[in-house]
Amino acid sequence: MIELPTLEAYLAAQADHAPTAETLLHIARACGEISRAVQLGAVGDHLGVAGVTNVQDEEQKKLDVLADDILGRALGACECVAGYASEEREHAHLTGRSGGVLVLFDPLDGSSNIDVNVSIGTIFSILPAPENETPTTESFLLPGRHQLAAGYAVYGPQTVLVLTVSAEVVAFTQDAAGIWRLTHDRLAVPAETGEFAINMSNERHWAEPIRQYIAGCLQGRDGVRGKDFNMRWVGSMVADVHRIMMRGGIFLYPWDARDPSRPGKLRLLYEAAPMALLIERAGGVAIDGERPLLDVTPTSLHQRVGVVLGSAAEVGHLAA
Ligand code: P6P
Repeated sequence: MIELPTLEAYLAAQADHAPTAETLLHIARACGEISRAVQLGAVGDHLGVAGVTNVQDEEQKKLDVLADDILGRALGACECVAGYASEEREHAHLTGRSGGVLVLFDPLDGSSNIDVNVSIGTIFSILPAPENETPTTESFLLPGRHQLAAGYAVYGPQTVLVLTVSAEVVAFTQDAAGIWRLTHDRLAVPAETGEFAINMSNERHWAEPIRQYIAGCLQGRDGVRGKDFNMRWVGSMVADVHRIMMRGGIFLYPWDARDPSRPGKLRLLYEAAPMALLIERAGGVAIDGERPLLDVTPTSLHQRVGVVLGSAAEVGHLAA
């Protein structure tokens, strides 16, 4: 078996990103620990609810709490981290350090899939911390284009870490010894696709442009698109986005009328912005329905946003 490069070797070569590289190593180790707990499931008494709700007013699963704790401890111990913010926690945690980086994360995305053994994951985003001053909550509210790095771990048939810290998007697969091995050295999202991902049960609540776009996909080769489409919806953004990273596709979680005051379900800082950086650097497109997600300036830590991302030509059909 060939000796694949390790994450440590790959990051060591990113010399101009030293604080980011060091932080990514701490995140990767935490994701390895989370993966082991996810794989144990019921055997480790990790399934079921924790009996508490999070800042999103969602009932937390035991693994949500455990993953959040693992990442919080890992980042608190990293000298390069001036602060971090979790989707699960109302307020940012400041370490008292200045300089270095800020980290945002969704510790366990797709929690509704935990107890039914469907792929879930961890999403993370790394921003520059303000130089020579202690960060505040406002320090986290930077457009996604400011990210120094972003990535996710997907806990599925394989445990895979996908990240970008420079121009390319790379993937590491955890081996039997828990070492992250470079298995994909330049992920690229195909421009064309015949596969869409959306929760169809919300169809009656969508805005008209989304309804027309999906109707065109459903009409298939006899309709306006002149080709047949396939549909997938995992219920874990990490799993749906990973499929798109690997074979193309379009993922949509648009605004809907169930709560008109809410721009979307997904969180800008913890889900949309990191995924948008990965998708764009892999040649895809990521918008909030109108403009690039990476250009959206956050106004609050837990801001929600519409998300349409994936194969460039396909997203173009919707944006047209
Ligand atoms: P729905 C998981 O809760 C999540 O935030 C994303 O990972 C996923 O794509 C979406 O929500 C699923 O939402 O409404 O289909 O359950």
